[in-house]
Amino acid sequence: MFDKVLIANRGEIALRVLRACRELGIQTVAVHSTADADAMHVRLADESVCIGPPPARDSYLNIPAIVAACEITGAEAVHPGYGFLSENARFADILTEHSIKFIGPSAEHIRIMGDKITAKLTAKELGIPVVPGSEGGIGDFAEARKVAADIGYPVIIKATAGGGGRGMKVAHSEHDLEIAMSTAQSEAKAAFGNGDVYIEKYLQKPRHIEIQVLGDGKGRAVHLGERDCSLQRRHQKIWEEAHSPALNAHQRDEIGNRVAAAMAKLGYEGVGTIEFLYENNEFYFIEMNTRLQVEHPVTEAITGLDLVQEQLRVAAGGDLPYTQEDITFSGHAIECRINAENPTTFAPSPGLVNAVHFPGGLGCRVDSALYAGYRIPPYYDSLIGKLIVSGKSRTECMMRLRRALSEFVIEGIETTIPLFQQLLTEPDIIDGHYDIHWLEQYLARQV
Ligand code: MV4
Repeated sequence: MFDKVLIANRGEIALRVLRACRELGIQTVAVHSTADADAMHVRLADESVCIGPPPARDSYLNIPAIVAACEITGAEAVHPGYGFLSENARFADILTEHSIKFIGPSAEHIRIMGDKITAKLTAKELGIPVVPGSEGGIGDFAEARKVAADIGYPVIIKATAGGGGRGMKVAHSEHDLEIAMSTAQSEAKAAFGNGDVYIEKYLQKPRHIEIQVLGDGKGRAVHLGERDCSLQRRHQKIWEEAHSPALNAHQRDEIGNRVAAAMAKLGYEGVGTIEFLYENNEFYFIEMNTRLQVEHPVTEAITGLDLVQEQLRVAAGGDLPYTQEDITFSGHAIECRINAENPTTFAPSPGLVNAVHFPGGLGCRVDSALYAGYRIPPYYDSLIGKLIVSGKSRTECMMRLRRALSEFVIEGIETTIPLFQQLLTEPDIIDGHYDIHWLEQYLARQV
């Protein structure tokens, strides 16, 4: 195992990684911008290094500064958390060149999955079901017209370099197709410097269901079940749960085993998430995330595994100490993302936090780097905490969630907690009847 790990991140995820390291007896190095000198991840780490001014591009994305911080402190490995450099293949390559272990998959696997066309081709080759559409990119409009006529309208044009919903255009008929394609191409070129696009059948009311996997990089992999992340606003998830209210154990085993076999064949190392759209009892691969995700705690709650400790173990060259049969699921878990935002306008609400009290008790976990007297800087993501509740059943979980939300005290800023309290009164949420458009439609009805 490593003796010292550098955590190239901030906020709740830096604390999350720090906790896993400390339990394994690994020394921790925090890095921070000048805006984060008073941040909790800096206080709790064994050592810390300032890596630059507030803008992330000059600090948390500053590769030379992070490599220098490793060299100064003697850190043998870097945990990137999520966001920032976590899916940057060049960063993984540079660390390797400096004999520093990137805690995550190979740069090659990050690259393959970072390009949506190669990701989809790879998934299909590995036996993962994909959305019907073009085999790879589309060259010209004539080809787009032919593919669209084949699969039938509506279709969606997507940018291969896209992500987070950027660079997508829906065409409902051949009449819309030419404009959809040229807009998608020019937007993709402008936003990502890569105008390549592909075409897919547009699924109208799917759920977003993702499978968590863990591989040892040596041909063994297991799946850890699914998470339902359909409740999103502007491609930002706000509520995630495991299991999905839409799946039974047989469906879970079938897609999970397929994905685990694919990742074993790929020789995937570390944790990863295969994202699917799920409609009419069918799964359709859309993309793969090659990092630890924000919502990983709901999987931890139903499996009892510490995903960050598993990452550290396989990164250090360890084997998976279990097979698929050893993975068992128990109960239900829900995560609510607490953002420093106005709960109706979603305007960011940084500033001084005067008072903090978190809920606790059985089946209640709060991952947060907040403390009373902390000033939330305006430069970064507005996520300030995650509430994860678990229970024997979904019903018990929902009752616990209502109770836990009522205990929160966060004074001085606005948070999205009232939104969750409101959602918990909605019959569709109580019954688990929602798709990827439910939340936006609900919010549109509120004004
Ligand atoms: C789709 C789709 C419908 N059909 N692909 C949005 C972001 C990117 N991850 C993929 N996205 C979608 N791809 C096909 N073929 C609808 C979406 C989509 C979406 C997906 C997941 C969660 C929320 C969403 C909100 C709007 C659109």
